Amino acid sequence: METTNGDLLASYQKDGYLTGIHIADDSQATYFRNEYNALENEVGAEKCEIGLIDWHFDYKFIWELAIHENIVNVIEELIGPDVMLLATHFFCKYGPKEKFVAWHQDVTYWGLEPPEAVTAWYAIDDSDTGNGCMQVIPGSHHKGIQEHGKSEQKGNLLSINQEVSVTEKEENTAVDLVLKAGEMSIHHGQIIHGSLPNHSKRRRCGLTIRYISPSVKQAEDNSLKRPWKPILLRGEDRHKNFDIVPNPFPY
Ligand SMILES: O=C(O)CCC(=O)C(=O)O
Repeated sequence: METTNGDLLASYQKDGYLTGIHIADDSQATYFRNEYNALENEVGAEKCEIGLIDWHFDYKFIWELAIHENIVNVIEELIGPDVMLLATHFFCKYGPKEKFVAWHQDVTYWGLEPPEAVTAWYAIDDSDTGNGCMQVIPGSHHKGIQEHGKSEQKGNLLSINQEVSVTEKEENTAVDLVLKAGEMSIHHGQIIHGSLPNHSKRRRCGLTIRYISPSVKQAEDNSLKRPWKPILLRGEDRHKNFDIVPNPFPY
């Protein structure tokens, strides 16, 4: 993506997403994929689908991605100099299968006040329409928090089977976030997004990395009933809304 910083922010505010941002060169992207492959060998593919939440506390390569300069530089452009890492979560779809991610907004069930967060989606594998890349409905974040129901379609990977209803007209505006391994997209916490099944034989693995400003607090439980454990990555925490969590890999 060839844009100046001001353009990035303007585009993010208008559309609620950015895509095609180069993060890692081939050798670094291969390093991250190899590390992920080793983790997958260790814990099994089923666990990897959506079961790897906040493993940045234990696996250095996940931490390295969460603090990656090229990623956090963009986040800083979007939310300002004070940046906290909120969470990490792999979304890995093995094909061919009917597993999908229903249309939803991220922050609806996160218990954050204000309900604001930004996600970097880092492509471990190439991600395209053949293996079920992420899709967003541009501008849908302007509508604010929306009520979600339950998906009636089998195979929704979301934690509580949530789904927000989307009109056919809105769905027709959806954009495919096609990424090469080593690239990332960014999405706003209130944008409606999801992904279709992976009908290919290729794996489609992405690491979502969630960031907040320290001014955000946890007002309610999240859907997993787990307190967030954010870590200050840049700037200052003038709000002290969370207990201090140390950097898991100090060096
Ligand atoms: O990776 C996907 O297909 C969906 C990711 C997602 O829903 C999210 O970032 O919340």
